Amino acid sequence: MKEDHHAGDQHPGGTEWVLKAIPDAENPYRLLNLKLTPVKSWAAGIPAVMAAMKDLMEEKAFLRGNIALLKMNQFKGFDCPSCAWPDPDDERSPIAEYCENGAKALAEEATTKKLTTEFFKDNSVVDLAKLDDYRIGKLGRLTEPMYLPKGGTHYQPICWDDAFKKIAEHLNALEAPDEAAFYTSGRTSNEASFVYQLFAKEFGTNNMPDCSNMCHETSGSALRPTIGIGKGTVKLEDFYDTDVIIVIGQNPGTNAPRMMSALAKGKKNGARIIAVNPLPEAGLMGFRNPQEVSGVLGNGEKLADLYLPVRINGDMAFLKAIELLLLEFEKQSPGEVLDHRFIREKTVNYDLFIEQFANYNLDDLAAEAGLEPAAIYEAAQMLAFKKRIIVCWGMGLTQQPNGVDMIREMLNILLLKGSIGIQGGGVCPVRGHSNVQGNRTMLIDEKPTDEQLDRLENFFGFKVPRSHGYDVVRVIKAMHDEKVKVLFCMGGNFLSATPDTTYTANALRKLNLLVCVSTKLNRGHLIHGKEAIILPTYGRSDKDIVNGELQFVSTENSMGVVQHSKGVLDPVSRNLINETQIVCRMAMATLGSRAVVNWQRYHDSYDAVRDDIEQCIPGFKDYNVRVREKGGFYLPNAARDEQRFAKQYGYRAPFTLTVVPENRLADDEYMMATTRTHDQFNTTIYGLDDRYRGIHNERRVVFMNQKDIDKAGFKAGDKVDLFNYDDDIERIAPLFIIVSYPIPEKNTVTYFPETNVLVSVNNVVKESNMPASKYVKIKIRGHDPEVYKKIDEMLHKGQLQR
Ligand SMILES: Nc1nc2c(c(=O)[nH]1)N[C@H]1C(S)=C(S)[C@@H](COP(=O)(O)OP(=O)(O)OC[C@H]3O[C@@H](n4cnc5c(=O)[nH]c(N)nc54)[C@H](O)[C@@H]3O)O[C@H]1N2
Ligand SMILES: Nc1nc2c(c(=O)[nH]1)N[C@H]1C(S)=C(S)[C@@H](COP(=O)(O)OP(=O)(O)OC[C@H]3O[C@@H](n4cnc5c(=O)[nH]c(N)nc54)[C@H](O)[C@@H]3O)O[C@H]1N2
Ligand code: SF4
Ligand SMILES: [Mo]
Repeated sequence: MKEDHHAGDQHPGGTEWVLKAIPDAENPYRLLNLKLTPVKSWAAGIPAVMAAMKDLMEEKAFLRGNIALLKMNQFKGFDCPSCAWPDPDDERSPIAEYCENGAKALAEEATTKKLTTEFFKDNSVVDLAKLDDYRIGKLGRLTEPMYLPKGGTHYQPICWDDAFKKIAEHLNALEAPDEAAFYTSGRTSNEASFVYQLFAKEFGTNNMPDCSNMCHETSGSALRPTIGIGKGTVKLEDFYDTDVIIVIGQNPGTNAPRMMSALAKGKKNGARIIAVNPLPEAGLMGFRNPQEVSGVLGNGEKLADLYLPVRINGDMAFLKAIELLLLEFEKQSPGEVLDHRFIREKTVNYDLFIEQFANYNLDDLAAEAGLEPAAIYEAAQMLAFKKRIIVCWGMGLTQQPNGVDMIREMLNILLLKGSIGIQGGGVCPVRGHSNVQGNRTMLIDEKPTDEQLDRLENFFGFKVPRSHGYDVVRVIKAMHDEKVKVLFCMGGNFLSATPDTTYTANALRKLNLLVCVSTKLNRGHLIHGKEAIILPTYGRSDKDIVNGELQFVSTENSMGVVQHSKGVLDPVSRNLINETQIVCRMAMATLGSRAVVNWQRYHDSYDAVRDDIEQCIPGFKDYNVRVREKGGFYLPNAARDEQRFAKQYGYRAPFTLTVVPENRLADDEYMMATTRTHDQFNTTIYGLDDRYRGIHNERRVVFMNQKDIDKAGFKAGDKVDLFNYDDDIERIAPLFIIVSYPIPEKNTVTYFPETNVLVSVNNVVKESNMPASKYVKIKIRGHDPEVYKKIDEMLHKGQLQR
């Protein structure tokens, strides 16, 4: 930090403060020492075990971490804080029910490095803001509440009572409750989520933007009106006994590594796998299970039987082509390809749906998808005479402008085949954060239904707000317009995770108060409102002790299983309290005698929270009993269990009519998808490698097809600047290195969050209003040091302060 000192602190509004929005603004985007190795065709194996252990060593948590790992994902242990992939229902390995990235997430949380009062005294906010997410994350755990006063340059300690008093003063000074917003990142437990949303509603607002608004909102928007539930319909065991698994727009080897075990097991039992992805991701191609001798010594297992290198956003054309072929095959073998009985009894709009195919032909669709017609034909053949089909997807689809339609198109295929609500068949949106699905079940949602609100109102007896609140994109604009003046963040890294970094930074600066409940410091704390508060809290692996007793919380995984989670590590500081207590104390301080809810009761007992969840949310009968049972319990899912779909269609599922988008790019334009490396959890950067893709020691890279590199007159290794011109505004991400990569022509990939600065806040997914972070039009020019001056000038002119 100290060595990065450049300018002194300036008053808010000065250039320096604006520049802070961009990592390393002052120390111009230092490049490290990029090393390239061949792209891997298999994932995991021994290198994965080594990488996990290295992280534990670096975090000075080797012993502590290894002891905790023995408890991770075990029946009596804690739920992995990383992704939402489920644990086996029955047997669990007693020694290792986790993967490399679960271990890295734990290392990050179990670190013994701490941020003390002295640290904040020595380092001003401006100095800290010059660090990137990687270096900030490595500083250690937060240990006490910190406060940044108006005009202040340094965070200073504040006691819990005073912190809640300040928050209450700000909230109560607002002209209307809707001038506050309450963000959630998906690690928050069911119990904390329930009290959090309840507080927002008792305070009077539905402004609950959450990370789902950037993640699987698109899936919910697609599924709720069609199958009647915004969640997946398969269980882990369905993977073990199925015919075909399609993995589209998702990178399991990095983002849900234990999914590879499920894919491998399904394959052993006869399933075939189709992978659809612009990048040949290692975790789609092969798997070396480090827990099996063959995975350590042998070549491991091949995963994808068919890999389709679709062009970015070419998926819709691909899906239509599959349907076109299935209808052809059905003509040739009537009754053998489509499930007419299912179509008749369980769906609507079939006739309308098939009419459109008169207008399509395979060659055009294949060209639009960027695939060989023969390859699509092979995929259609693999599906034609099979019924048990699982479709898994991730951000590759949800972050596309037509993501909602594409998910409905995949559903159309399953409806044709009667492959939903059957053993071994159905939809599987692979969720991101470990409890993001539970957050939604607990009503963290900016658009709760009347039915949900009625239940709360009847039980608690206060008038709940009915109008829908702001989602992430809308809250950024509302802050910009000064319609939202207090932002409270339950976890997450709002600044780095959201699009249009400079615009968002300017929005955050207009706040009266920013409050962040966090385990670690991040850039989201450093671009702040007039005042700011950081409240430290326990991580998933920490012991949570209330009234002298070790507590557990509960979470819901990607497949709708609710289970308990009990931390095992001694917290890094005695001055931490849990998220539920933070909400309850904020509620008591803010609402005082206005409160109808008995907040003290929730503050003292998770059982009390669970008892009331049971009364307000369907599926939680005997919550306190069942959550204590081995492996927890499944939530009801009528689409999965009874083939009961959308109510408005008489519990049937509609076929949806969609269109194939035209993706035209100018000669000097490329389509960019922003994605994760193998060494990060969202904005938490564990390290600077992306091992499977052969990238080492650098994050500022742009993957390009060699033909595009040649055509543009570049060479691999050239330094370039990236530009976006949406809304007629120039957005610049300076200094990237070109890497020649097996990627479709005109497509590029970069890493998030470095390139979020290029994603317009108006570039959103239709219907779900999510940032379309995998559909960003960019231009690429040779790096010109003058570009920094240009950024600076633009900021001076206020061009980016739209
Ligand atoms: N270790 C680790 N685990 C994580 C996370 C993490 O950051 N690190 N994040 C968690 C979270 S919150 C989430 S949401 C999930 C995210 O997990 P994923 O959904 O796997 O997310 P990404 O890595 O962003 O990208 C997914 C894939 O989409 C592909 N893709 C890009 N554009 C297209 C397209 O147009 N079509 C197709 N078919 N594919 C495309 C990319 O090549 C990439 O392989 O992972 C969760 N788990
Ligand atoms: N360009 C681009 N942007 C993206 C994406 C993309 O693919 N491309 N992906 C999007 C997706 S899918 C998501 S989900 C979002 C993620 O957005 P967020 O959820 O906002 O971001 P995270 O990086 O997961 O949040 C990390 C921070 O959470 C805090 N934290 C960690 N554990 C805990 C805990 O137990 N309790 C509390 N209170 N705090 C904790 C730590 O302080 C840490 O710094 O980003 C989105 N942004
Ligand atoms: S697959 Fe996901 S939940 Fe399971 S151990 Fe790995 S990171 Fe954790
Ligand atoms: Mo996510």
